[in-house]
Amino acid sequence: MIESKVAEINEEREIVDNDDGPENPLDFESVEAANAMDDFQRINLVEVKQTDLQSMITKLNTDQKRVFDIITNKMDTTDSNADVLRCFFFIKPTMTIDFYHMFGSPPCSLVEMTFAALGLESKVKHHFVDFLANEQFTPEYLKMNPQHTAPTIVDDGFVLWESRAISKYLIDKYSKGNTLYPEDVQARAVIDQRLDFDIDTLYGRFTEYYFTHFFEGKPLEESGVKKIQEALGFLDTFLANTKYAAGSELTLADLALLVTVSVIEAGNISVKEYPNIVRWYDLVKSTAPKLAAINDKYVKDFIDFFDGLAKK
Ligand SMILES: N[C@@H](CCC(=O)N[C@@H](CS)C(=O)NCC(=O)O)C(=O)O
Repeated sequence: MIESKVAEINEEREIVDNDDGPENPLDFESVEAANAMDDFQRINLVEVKQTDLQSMITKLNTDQKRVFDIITNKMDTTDSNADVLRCFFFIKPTMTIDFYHMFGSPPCSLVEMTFAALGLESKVKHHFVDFLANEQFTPEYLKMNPQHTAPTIVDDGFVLWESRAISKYLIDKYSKGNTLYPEDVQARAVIDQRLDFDIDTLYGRFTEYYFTHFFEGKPLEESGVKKIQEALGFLDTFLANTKYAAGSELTLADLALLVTVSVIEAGNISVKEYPNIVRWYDLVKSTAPKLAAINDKYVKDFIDFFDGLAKK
């Protein structure tokens, strides 16, 4: 194991040495360094500006610092003549994505499913935002997201809210070209169309009907149900022509619509009258059972949350 690591590194060193860069001073014959390396993910040969390097050093944990010291003890990292310092940099993937979420929140379910679909779970640091305690209105939260909504993510300092925007960003950043949100412009356009239909028409009409009742005391109007049923009819028609919501593959559109259709059911509006929705709903759940289980948990919490409000 160690030998193969050392061989791998030596191969890289040759590339560096042939690249007119400063000689790489690493001594990977050091068993300690090689051992430690097993725990570390080599990001790549990177060009590190002096200023960036200093800030990277401050972010290292103890183990990383130890390896960094082994790597750099022969390297003059303060050489002011070296505008750009070439070095091997080993960083354990401790980088976290801060995820601000609320109990039973449908848009948070979409982001949580996206994390799982991309295998990012271990990078995610959850921060529960207590909606009932108005934690989204703290000065710190408002500074981060003036719109005071969850989900919100902070990815290495980059702040983003709006669940669909977050999911697209995660796919583009961590799994570019993933079939959930492929790069083909027309495939994307159809997915975007379904996502916009969802946020504006299907989920939009549901929130207008359901949330305004619980949060603004409006009655649960039959006209609201009719509007949701009309939107379900649109979705049923879309699904008459495609296997999944936006074509022959499972995409982000399916995940967003899965969230919406399941909360519509949780809001006691039946979807059984829509045969294509029923077929698609089962298909999505059987295609992505792990993601469906995440959503089921959110739906259960959603029901508990509104049951709790109804009892108040
Ligand atoms: N369109 C947004 C909706 C976000 C949203 O309204 N989230 C609710 C929880 S489900 C929230 O944060 N409510 C607290 C507030 O608006 O103050 C998205 O998809 O992320």
